[in-house]
Amino acid sequence: MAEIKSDVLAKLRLAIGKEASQATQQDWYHAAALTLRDRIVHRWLTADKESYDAGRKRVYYLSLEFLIGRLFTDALNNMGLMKVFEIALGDLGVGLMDLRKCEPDAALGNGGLGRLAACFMESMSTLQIPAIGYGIRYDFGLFRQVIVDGWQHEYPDVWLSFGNPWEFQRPEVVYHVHFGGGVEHVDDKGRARAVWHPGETVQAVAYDTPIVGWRGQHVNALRLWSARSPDPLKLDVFNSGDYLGASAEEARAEAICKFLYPNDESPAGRELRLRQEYFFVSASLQDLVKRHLGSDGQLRSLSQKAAVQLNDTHPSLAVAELMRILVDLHNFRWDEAWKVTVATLSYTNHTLLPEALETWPVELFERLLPRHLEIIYRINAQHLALAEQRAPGDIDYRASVSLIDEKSGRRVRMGQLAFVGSHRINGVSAMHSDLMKETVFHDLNHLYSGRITNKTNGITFRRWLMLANPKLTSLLQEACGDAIVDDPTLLSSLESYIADSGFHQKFRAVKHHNKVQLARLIGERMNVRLDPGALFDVQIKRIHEYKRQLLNILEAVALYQDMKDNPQADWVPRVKIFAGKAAASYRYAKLIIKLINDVAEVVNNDPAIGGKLKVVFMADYNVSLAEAIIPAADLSEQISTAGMEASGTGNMKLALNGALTIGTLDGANIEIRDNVGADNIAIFGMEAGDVMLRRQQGLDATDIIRRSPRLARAIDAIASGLFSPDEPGRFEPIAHALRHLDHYMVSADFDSYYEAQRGIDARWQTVPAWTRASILNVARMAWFSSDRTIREYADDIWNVPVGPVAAAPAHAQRA
Ligand code: 26V
Repeated sequence: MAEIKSDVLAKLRLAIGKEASQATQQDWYHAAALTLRDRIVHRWLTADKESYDAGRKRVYYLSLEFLIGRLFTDALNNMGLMKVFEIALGDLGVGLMDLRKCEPDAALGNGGLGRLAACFMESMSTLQIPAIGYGIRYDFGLFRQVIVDGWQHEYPDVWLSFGNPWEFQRPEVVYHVHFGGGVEHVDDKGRARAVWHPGETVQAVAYDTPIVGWRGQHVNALRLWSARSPDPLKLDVFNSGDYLGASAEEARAEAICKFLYPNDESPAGRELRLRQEYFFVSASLQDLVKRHLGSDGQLRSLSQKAAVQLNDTHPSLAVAELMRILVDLHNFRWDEAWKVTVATLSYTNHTLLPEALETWPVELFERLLPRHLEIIYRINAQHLALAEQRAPGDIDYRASVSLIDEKSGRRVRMGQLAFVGSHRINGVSAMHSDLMKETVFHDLNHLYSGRITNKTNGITFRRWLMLANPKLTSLLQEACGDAIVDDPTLLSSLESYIADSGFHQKFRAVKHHNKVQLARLIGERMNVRLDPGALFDVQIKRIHEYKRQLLNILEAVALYQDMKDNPQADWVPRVKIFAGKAAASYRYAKLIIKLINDVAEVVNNDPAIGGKLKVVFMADYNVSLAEAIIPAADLSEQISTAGMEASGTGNMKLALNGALTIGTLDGANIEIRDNVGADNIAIFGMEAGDVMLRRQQGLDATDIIRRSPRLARAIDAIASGLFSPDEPGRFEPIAHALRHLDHYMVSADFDSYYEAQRGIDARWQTVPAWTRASILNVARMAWFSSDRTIREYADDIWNVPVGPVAAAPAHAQRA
């Protein structure tokens, strides 16, 4: 403790250059973070040396997104240093929790896919799997959302302006990444050889961030690439007076790592995005190939020492790039190279939405990556020959599995490319993996059967339970024993308290405490007063039509109208909390945000309903805000149109923290139901098969609305301008879609949803029944730990051994 105090003070003087008396909170945070980092680095170097000495196989997780959030308390907790730092800092007159807020979120991701990558990194460290996460060090992460007059506005996220104490720049780890130019085919001693003469070169510089596993036993690196030009300033141009032109190349190179693309917007085939993809794939493969050559001296054994996981199709170019490295640069014969490539790579699919599947125009490919296009053509030729063997003469079959989509103006299909180049392809929930086999990858699965496997997502309990909900964690430790933090399956012993009213009371007290905290935060930020005794109903996720925030707000409108009809009835007080960002160009999603805020304005200020219903839209949703909202939730909204949410992971976080789920049979909701029991979750609505059928029949909802006066009235209210008196026609497009173009089944599912919500109200009114269900959710969520998910990847895809979630060595708890 004394050592930590003196180290923090030394950092303040020597690394920050300030006396304690001059230091700002930001300075203290940096000094504390650097003090902690020193302790991490020792573990990191030891872990690294051990894994190299043992020649262990390494996992390389390639992802364009890592939605890390804050690292300070995460690293403190995993290092077992939370308490000592808290005391040491307290002695210095600074509050640990105040410092925590000085850290900006690292928002290098859009949503679930990026957050999954972050949870996986933590679990791989925890399970002592040597791993490196590879991605891009974006100068600006996901935009900052500001709500002005109910509308979303976007501002750049300047997360690096105060520096980043966690990262180590590695100026010596630099790779050249090439673009453009042409390919020459030469005869090299009787063998045809391709030589790529690129037109442009960009440098990739490494930045490493340590990711500490639970109990600090193992540390892995997240290696993010930053782009720069090998020729940053043309002096002759500068001297001639053209100052901008002199650094034009630098600007072009740096554009690659400037910002993160939205993932929930149709990929418009923008060149910069393809440049990002190749940039990070090339740098990462060069890096891992160099490491392998350093230890093994040749590349034939690559798949024995390296498992490369492609997080969605964004790194699919790895298939062509690894082939290029092996064949063009290391003289492999094509077939040998192909074996090594397929044995090394595997691919995770995260969505089946046809508009979300990445494709690139052949013409763009040819201009940017001419050699890769040739390689893809050759892969396709051998692949189509196999298809021809399997189904002779079947042109439709060949067209359906081809890597080139000939129909839509010749485009390269990145999902198909990743599939044929991988030995395992996984979906992210049982239902999603089944649908993969039945829909987009049906024909490929037929050709390469046995490759598709399921790995249901998980979440790290260290962040989403221990850190986010310390009060619940203490109670669970008291009830089930301290070991739950090492082995969440022990949570099942909570079931023995299921009839214990004393425990019920404590459990409710924890939830109440968390709700008071959240109500305070909302009061401070939004000036809305909330009753912590009300049911906190939470929907937090990207704003998207398929996630159906519209269904939720439509139910709020109907409920409001019912309350006004009958204000004396025994209404359950409810707070509907929304948070989430819409892609900047997704106008309809932004209109839904405006609708939520406009409904909030009317409902929250109508004395006629006596404060029984409140609607709150919290701005700028991110990992840290999720950590504040989730522990306070009573109800978790997981209401996507069935068949459209691949898994969901917010659903797991909320249930783990004792929220009951109201949801459709979609994604991991199904497995949550299987685990918590059908009595402890509220399922409603159409199933995936019903949705497919109904879409074939037509999307007009006139008949449905005619049969549901409540739905008709709610839509009428929105259409009439009740919530937008300043612009009565504002929500006409929404009303129209609800009536005539109900692609997402909002109208079709409305009655079922409304009824399920009233079932929730009834259950809430019987306090012991509600508490029981809530406890059972916590007790039965252990399976959704990302440690379990990573074990499955390790066994079935990567073929790497996992360490235990190590019990603490005595020294790990001390400073
Ligand atoms: C992309 C697009 C692009 C076109 C317009 C519609 C649309 C909708 C969604 C997406 C997201 C693609 C990838 C993604 O983020 N998937 C998410 O991955 C999570 C982790 O596996 C999973 O829990 C979510 O269900 C899934 O949506």
